[in-house]
Amino acid sequence: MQPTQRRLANAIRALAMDAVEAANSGHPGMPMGMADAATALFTKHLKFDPADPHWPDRDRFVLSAGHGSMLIYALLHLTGYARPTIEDIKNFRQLGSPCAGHPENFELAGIETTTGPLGQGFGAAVGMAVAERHLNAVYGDDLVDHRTFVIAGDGCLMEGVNHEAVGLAGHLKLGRLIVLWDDNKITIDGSTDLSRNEDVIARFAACGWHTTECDGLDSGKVSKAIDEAVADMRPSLIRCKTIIGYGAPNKQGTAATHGAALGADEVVAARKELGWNLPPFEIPADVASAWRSAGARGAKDRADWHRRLAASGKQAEFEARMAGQCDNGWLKPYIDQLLTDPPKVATRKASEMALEAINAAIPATIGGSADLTGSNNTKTKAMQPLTHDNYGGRYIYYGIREFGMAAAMNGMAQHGGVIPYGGTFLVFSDYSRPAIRLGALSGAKVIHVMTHDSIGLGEDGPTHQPIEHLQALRVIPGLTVYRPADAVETAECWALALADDKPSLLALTRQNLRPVRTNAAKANLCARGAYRLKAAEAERKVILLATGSEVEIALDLAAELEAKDLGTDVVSMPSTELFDAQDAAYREDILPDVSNKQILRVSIEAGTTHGWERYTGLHGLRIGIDRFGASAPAQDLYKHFGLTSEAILPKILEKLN
Ligand SMILES: Cc1ncc(C[n+]2csc(CCOP(=O)(O)OP(=O)(O)O)c2C)c(N)n1
Ligand SMILES: [Mg+2]
Repeated sequence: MQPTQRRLANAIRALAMDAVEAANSGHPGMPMGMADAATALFTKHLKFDPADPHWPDRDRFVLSAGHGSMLIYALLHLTGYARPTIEDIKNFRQLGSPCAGHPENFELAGIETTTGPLGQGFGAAVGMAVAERHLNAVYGDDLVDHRTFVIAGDGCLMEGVNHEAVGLAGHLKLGRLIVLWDDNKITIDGSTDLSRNEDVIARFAACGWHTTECDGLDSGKVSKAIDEAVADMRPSLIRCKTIIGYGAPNKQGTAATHGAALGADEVVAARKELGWNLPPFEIPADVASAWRSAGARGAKDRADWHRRLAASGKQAEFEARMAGQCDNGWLKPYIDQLLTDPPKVATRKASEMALEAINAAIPATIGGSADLTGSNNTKTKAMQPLTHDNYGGRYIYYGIREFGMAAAMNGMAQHGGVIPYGGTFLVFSDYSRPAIRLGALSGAKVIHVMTHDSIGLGEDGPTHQPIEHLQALRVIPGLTVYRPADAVETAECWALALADDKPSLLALTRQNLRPVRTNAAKANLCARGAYRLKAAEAERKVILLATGSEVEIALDLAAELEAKDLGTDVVSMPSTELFDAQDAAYREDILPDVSNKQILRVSIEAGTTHGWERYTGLHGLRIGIDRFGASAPAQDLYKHFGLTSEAILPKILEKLN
């Protein structure tokens, strides 16, 4: 006899209890409450094949409520993924186990995106659903025809980012996005009555979503609700009414099951309640085999899909695109052409010029902006908007949703087949920072285009002028920040960002800049992070280190210093991270022995000086702005804040004496 759906779900409950008990840490409540709903999804609806976890036309599943990580570990194990093994699960939350506290996409195949910071999985899922529709428009139903399923909790639906994600998904009519809401009325502090009284269903409906509700503890009813959601053309929210910690007789329905082990006595009581008379981590044969067959459901679909791919005549192109391969053949001809008449443009404009070449050469790019298209210069001429009636478009009007945009771009990148880039003002990187960080942690190839990168934006004043932002972004591991100095550097930085498999951020000016790279170079000079733009003519006494718009100031200063017989190098440093990654010999060549007081190192960047000691040494000079900016024309502000060669020269001379 086939085990019931409830018995299959109880295997999830048992594994969740046992793993959290063994680790003495973790969240048993959510997996126990959503076990029946997840069983419905994974045994009847989700299209996947554990034998080929990366099959491009699989459905995507995102556990936005990442604290319930044991739910996905149990599902992957039971349905037959190679990992996690039962040993991995026994080592839940221990060093070296892929079963980390929260699901990590780089630890286990089957985890599509890293979750844990509530709401961001939901945001990423919106991006996956966008990528699916776009690729469907490009390659057709035969090759791209799948859905994105999400499990979200009360927390995910309270976080502000979900408002942005819900609005965007409703607007784009992402009918293949289906969210199961774990409506258990509990969060960490206790009842949701403590902090929420909104009508969640009405909110989603108002944003153009289809909504339905069901008993989340009845797998059959969840299944019916999923069928209804699949049939509806709109994105769907399924309100699954559940009980947190279901099965633990004395603790279920309370926050006590949320974030701590149930305790030995309660686990015994729960086993009795659930009729699960087995030692920890043991799965009965009938249950194991039923779960395995559920996991094997997708094998035929996958085989059929591979046959269609082979017959499509597009196999090589499709595979290269899904692998994220990116041809930088546009770069050399573009730079050659720039050098025929180096333009005096803002780097945001230079970025747009580079994008004209990039978007023509690389069909995978999908641009966008959080309502600053004309300022971020992110839309190139041939780009059509990506809309609900033209998913084939390549430009997304994200609206004023910086966080939602960044989270969605992570999901687009992790879906694969598209390379998202999106713009806002650098100062508003604070609004998207949580998603920039999560994208860096999880290796999402996203390019953040951040313009208006200093006081140089002028009249909008201190609310809009970044000060601490560049350094605050550089310290995020796994993110490469670029601040190019002119059109040539901007193109080089774009090429580096496109060639990387991790996220990048381009900080670009509003104001026009003088070209500093006017001669052809043999290689991409920005690739080393910092390079000698001008070498000392007289005996070297000074090294000027500058980024972006301040490189031209450094060149002016160098001319004045050389006139005084003080040999001066100018080092352009578009990326501190890439410079740090160079070998010791190269770093030593550019910045010889930092303790050598014979040579004065001076950093110039129109932002915080914090952190520049790393390159100037404590005895060096750091020119920057350690306070908020002001509202005035850019030229006046550069004077006011002492960022001119006239103001800096005396400081250098004083230091040298
Ligand atoms: C952005 C963010 N803030 C706070 C937390 C800490 N946290 C983890 S779970 C949780 C409660 C979530 O409640 P709910 O989504 O209802 O989950 P349930 O308790 O029902 O499992 C909180 C506050 C987090 N993970 N992410
Ligand atoms: Mg809850």
